[in-house]
Amino acid sequence: MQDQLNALKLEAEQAIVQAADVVVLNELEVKFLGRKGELTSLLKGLAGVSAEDRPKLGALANEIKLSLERAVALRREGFEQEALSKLAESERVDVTEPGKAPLQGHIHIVSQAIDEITDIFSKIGFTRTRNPEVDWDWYAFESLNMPGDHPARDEWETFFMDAPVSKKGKMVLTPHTSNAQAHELERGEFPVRMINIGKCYRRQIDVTHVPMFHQFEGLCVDKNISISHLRGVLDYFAREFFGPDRKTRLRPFHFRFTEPSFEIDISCGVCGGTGIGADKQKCRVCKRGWLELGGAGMVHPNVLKASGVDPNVYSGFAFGWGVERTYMMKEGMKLDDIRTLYKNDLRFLQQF
Ligand code: FA5
Repeated sequence: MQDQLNALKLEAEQAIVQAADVVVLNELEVKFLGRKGELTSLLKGLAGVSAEDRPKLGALANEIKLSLERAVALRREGFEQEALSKLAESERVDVTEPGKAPLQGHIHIVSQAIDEITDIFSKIGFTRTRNPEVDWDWYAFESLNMPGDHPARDEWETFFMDAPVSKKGKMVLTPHTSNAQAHELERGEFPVRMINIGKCYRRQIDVTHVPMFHQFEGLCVDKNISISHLRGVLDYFAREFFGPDRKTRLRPFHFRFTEPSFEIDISCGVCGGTGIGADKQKCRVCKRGWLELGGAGMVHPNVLKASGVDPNVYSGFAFGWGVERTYMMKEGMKLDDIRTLYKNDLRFLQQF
């Protein structure tokens, strides 16, 4: 029995030293020292040993048990140390390593365009205003000489709010920034020199239309304002924003709230004003060399009257241009689909 005990000790010690990991070590502990382990089953044989040898063998078995328990504890501690040093290595912080720059966003290009437009007009005394983007029918249409059911309203493809009707009519998502005109005029402070920039909504979507877009609305009302002031202001803006080489033209048009009225076109920046695209087909943005950017005209006397302003004393001009279209036509932009501005594709946006 003594030989069996010594052989067991040797075998167990070797196995403990060679254990590959803590899982194997746990298994060995159970195998040799567990309640049903090999040492216990050897000890059951003590009953058959002579009474004289029994204490000696009992003491030997006890000594082997303690020695193996120590060996297991030592090996376990070794594994723990190894795991700790691996962790220390993998989580080591090298303070000399260059840091990772956090992702940085920038102002959206439509907002950049709005800032630039605001700056250009502020240099000639126009103050940026912010008028409601959800407004009453009165401001969006009625005060602008467009009575209810007038067919001219159709062009604005308006979204109406599901809200109670007031004395000023239904509530609408403003289809243009011209609603600002009556808001400014009814304050009765002259001269008015406003540039109102805001969101507009229409039920439209294609290469040159989006359902939510921005316009900038200029309104200048004072004594003795003439059409030459309008031309001067529009030429000044076109030169500042597009540079000296691009051409603009006024085309006679009809708006209910200006008389006379014009549409303003710019020579197309995508096809260089030729009307022919890179694929030798008609330019997909302008189709004819010119792109419409907005409307303009002399404020209609009925608009002045609707806000309590005497048209015999005051006169003025107004214009309303699309911010996105204007930005598309910026020198060098060559953006051939307005919807790209709102796709939130970082590959596009990061270029600006
Ligand atoms: C108007 O909205 C008039 N209120 C402009 C005006 C103001 C005329 C003051 C006279 C005096 P129009 O519907 O043409 O006009 O729109 C003006 C410009 O807004 C267009 O030329 C275009 O640049 C832009 N625009 C209109 N609809 C959209 C749209 N769905 N998506 C993007 N831009 C648009």
